[in-house]
Amino acid sequence: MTLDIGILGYRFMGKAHSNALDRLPMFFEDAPQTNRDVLVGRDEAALADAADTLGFDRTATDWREVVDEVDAFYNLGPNHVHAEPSIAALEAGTPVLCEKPLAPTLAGAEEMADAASEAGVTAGTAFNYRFVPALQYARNLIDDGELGEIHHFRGRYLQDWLVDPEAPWSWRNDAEMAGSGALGDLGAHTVDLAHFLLGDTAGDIERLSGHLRTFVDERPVEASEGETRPVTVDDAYSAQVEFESGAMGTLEGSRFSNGHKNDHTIEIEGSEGSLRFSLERLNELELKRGDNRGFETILVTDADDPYVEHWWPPGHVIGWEHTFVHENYEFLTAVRDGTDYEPSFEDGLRAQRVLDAIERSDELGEWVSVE
Ligand code: SOE
Repeated sequence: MTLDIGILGYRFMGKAHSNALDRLPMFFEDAPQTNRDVLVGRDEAALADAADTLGFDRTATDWREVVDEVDAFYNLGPNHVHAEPSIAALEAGTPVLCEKPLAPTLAGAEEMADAASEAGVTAGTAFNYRFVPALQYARNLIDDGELGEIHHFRGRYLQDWLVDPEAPWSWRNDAEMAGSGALGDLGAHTVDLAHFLLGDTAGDIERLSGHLRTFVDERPVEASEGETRPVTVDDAYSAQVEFESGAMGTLEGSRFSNGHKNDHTIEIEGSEGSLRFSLERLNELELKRGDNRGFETILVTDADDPYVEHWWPPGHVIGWEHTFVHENYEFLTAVRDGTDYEPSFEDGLRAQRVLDAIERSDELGEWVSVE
């Protein structure tokens, strides 16, 4: 059985997922066979070029024509086009993988999660960092009680591509289209990892105090001399959070962290041990265990580490793109076998509730509960 895939969006994420689909048959023998059937976008010329490069059979400029023709629909468009096409696909009985954050607003994410549960077909939120082998290793350690009772979680996702005030305006700077800025784009990943790593031990994030800031409130429009547009989302956010168990956490995300390119770090401390992870060194995990006086660095590249047997011998490191291969493997396997897939739309909604609470807290200037 070959699954016909339709993908909306052909830029950064379109390429990341197409590359993953291309790698799958070579490295994951038991993955479902796929066919890159149709690429969807609005600009016909750019779309035709992308379809050629990314290996699609055909193109379509209207998602309505394809959502019921494919076996899986990937929604990799900007945040404001997540809800309508994804819901239409689910209503047509087509499984959906949707980029994060699930929607610009909490209400939108709720609608999407409702549509997924009513349709009863596979619906995944594309939190690709769950598929880093070292983070799956970390979760197993935590679930096995190796860190003991969790006291602290610290998650920071830092980038610097907007620190230049002349960096051009894009949909990512617009509240209508993106919902939020660093909060939704980067914070969604950090919140999801907090839930993924600690959900079964410390529980979800339950209450918090959030802070948002926009440093540059107008940006030039590319290729339009002298024209500017307002920035209506945050450039950076931070939050102090409490998990259901009482564990404490701090979260931070910024597009203004000069010198930091894609710097996502997670630190967790428990009664029996601690761990540190950095996305820029994603094959490694730093661990403090037992009576050790400090941290040891382990390489998570052994054959029995998550997903590693599919790649190279121990020490032959993998990278960012591999997270998408693992994600596609799990998603497509669930589609083929009709089994559960996580992170689901419900997980996307779980993260969105926290993002919404951070915005509410910032507006009110006080601690709030996550709804
Ligand atoms: C933003 O710069 C971005 O591309 C995010 O949108 C992705 O989710 C993240 O993985 C990398 O950074």
